[in-house]
Amino acid sequence: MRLKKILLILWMLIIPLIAFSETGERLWLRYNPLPDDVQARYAGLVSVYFEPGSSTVNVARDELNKAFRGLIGGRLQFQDNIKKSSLLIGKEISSKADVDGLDEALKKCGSEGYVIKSAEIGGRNKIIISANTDAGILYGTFAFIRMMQTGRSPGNLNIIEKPKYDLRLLNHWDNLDGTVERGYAGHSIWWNREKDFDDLKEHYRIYARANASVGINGTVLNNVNADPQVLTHDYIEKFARFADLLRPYNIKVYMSVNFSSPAIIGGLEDSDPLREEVRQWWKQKVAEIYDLIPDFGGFLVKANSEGQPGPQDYGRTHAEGANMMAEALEPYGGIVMWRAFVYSPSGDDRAKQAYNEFVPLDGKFHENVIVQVKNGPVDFQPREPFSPIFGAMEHTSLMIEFQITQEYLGFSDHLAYLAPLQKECLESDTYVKGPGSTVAKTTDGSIFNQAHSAIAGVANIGRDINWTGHHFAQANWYAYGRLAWDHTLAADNIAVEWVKMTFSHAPDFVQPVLNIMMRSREAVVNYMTPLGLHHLMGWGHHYGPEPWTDIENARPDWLPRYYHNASEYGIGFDRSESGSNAVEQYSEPLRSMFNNPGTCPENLILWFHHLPWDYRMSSGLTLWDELCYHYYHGVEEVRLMQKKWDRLAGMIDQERFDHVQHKLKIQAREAVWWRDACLLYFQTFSGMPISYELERPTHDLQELMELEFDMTHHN
Ligand code: GCV
Repeated sequence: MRLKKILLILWMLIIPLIAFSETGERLWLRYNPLPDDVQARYAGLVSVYFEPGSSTVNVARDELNKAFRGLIGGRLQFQDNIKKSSLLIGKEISSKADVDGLDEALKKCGSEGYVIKSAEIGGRNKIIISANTDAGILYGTFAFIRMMQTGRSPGNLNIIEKPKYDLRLLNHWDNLDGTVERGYAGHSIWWNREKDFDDLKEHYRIYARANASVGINGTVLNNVNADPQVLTHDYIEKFARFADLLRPYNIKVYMSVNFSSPAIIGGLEDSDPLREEVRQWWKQKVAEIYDLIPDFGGFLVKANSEGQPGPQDYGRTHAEGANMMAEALEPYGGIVMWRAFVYSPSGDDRAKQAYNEFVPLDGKFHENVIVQVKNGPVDFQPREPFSPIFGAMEHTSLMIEFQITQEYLGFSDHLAYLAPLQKECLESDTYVKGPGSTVAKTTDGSIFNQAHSAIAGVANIGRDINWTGHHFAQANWYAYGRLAWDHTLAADNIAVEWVKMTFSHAPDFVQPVLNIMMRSREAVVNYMTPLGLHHLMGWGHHYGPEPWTDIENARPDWLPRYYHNASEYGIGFDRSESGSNAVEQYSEPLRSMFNNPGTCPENLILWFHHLPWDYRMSSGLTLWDELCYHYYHGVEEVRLMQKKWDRLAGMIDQERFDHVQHKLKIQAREAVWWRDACLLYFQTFSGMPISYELERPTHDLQELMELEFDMTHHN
């Protein structure tokens, strides 16, 4: 009896801990009670007229209900009468109530945008959320919830939103065996699961809600290094199940396909895109897909890239390959996203190759082909200039591909808020049509009349309970979605939204965390690859520093030495006119600016130039000293981030606080590892001392060169 009593007491003590345990699973849709003053602003809005509609409208309605219940503890009272309601939501509001300017506003928000408006109807103040489609209602509702979550006042609203890109996609690099290429948050949420689909539905719904909340409207469910099996009937059925589940959230599914599928799973002699039999095979396959998934989005293709098959295997061009698939998809409204990530080991400077291959094909792609271009000309480095393809293919739909998973920025162990990186690229001026021709504008349809505007982000999502491994990596999923919707949003504003939604509204929490986030990406650049250095990481894992790596018979363009070219003379990749002349691919005045070390931005100087160690930087320091200061600064920045975080103890739940604290310790240690490895190695060439006012390296080069990196901790 006594034992029972003790157990009962223990149970009562444990229950609240379970209830309040913060795993991060709920992402930024936690809906915990808002501060009292914010609650008070929304308390008068519980009476809602929600126009009935499709399953998408039901999703919006349920979400609003859930949000009100959690955020202000109030149950919504759904009314069928506009008069009694203070919040009016639906496509037909303007035909039911006289709302000044609503029709005009709706004309501006396209097929997925929305209007949120304050209005006086019948002498009473009301808020209207309206749109032209159910998708717009969904996004408008989520936007309203975000206003609540971030504490914005619901007075005097006149919001008209229209997404800048039509297609806003996640790319999952998930293999059918459940592993994830460059995934650092556990195995695939989609493939090879032990649990039944039905048992996972709730989990998938969190994914779907999170995406809908930021406007992501498409997802590629498998790796671009595509397994041909994905096109077998079994897998198409699996795709159909996911499509059914995601449809109400306005998310279409897309598939990465292997170019050799006709030969590999279709039993054809080859996969030559100009052979009728092959073309027919794709047409039948596409028909089979649309039979099960009537709103299937289309294909993503990595062809003739890093060993993947492609049209060039048959002497055909990328355009011929892409157009064959486009023809099969066209009758159903499907699209082909054809990646421009191509480079061959024997060719010219790797940074030039994609441009050289794709720009001559401008105008040769069918209308439903979008060429998908990575943000930089090499490969998702902590800093790269923008890819010169942007702006150079006026007659082709181009989409930008960002990497949300941190393949080259410390996996899910390092805190690196990526919105500043993405903004830097989107706002880069290509000058192709004069000043102001930013990468964003060359891809969103505002400069070129391209048939489709689209954007993709390589997902950082896995089976980890918090979805992304690092709690702060959730911010990168969130921010990518927000920028895909509106690339003019500021990185710091997005960060504040996310912090408030995910952690706390307390200003003495929000401000330091914002500060940590906003300096984090530059910190990574500094301790890994400052001043335009790139590709200094280990061969297989891409995690730690290995500027020295030399592997017998390896492709030179997979070795760091190809990029840093360190010698007794100096360091850097000469891409000026006297080198590979990659600068030529940029429009003036960029070409001349990049070409001259005196005018090249210093944060890219070693990307474009090979310079002597004693080259004078604008600071007056030698290049060597400047490099040292940048590496040391990167380390100091992480230490500062640590200090700022530690001060926040007690302000949020212990679980997430400890988790982030632990990750920051790893990051601080590894920043020193990067700094010491790179500087000690480059010092063997420069022969110059690390300025004595700086802390001494804590490692020996030999020790670091012998270090065996264990990937198992980092998956
Ligand atoms: C999916 C880099 C990565 C590869 C990736 C490739 C790509 O090279 O290391 O893992 O493959 O980019 O984007 O296709």
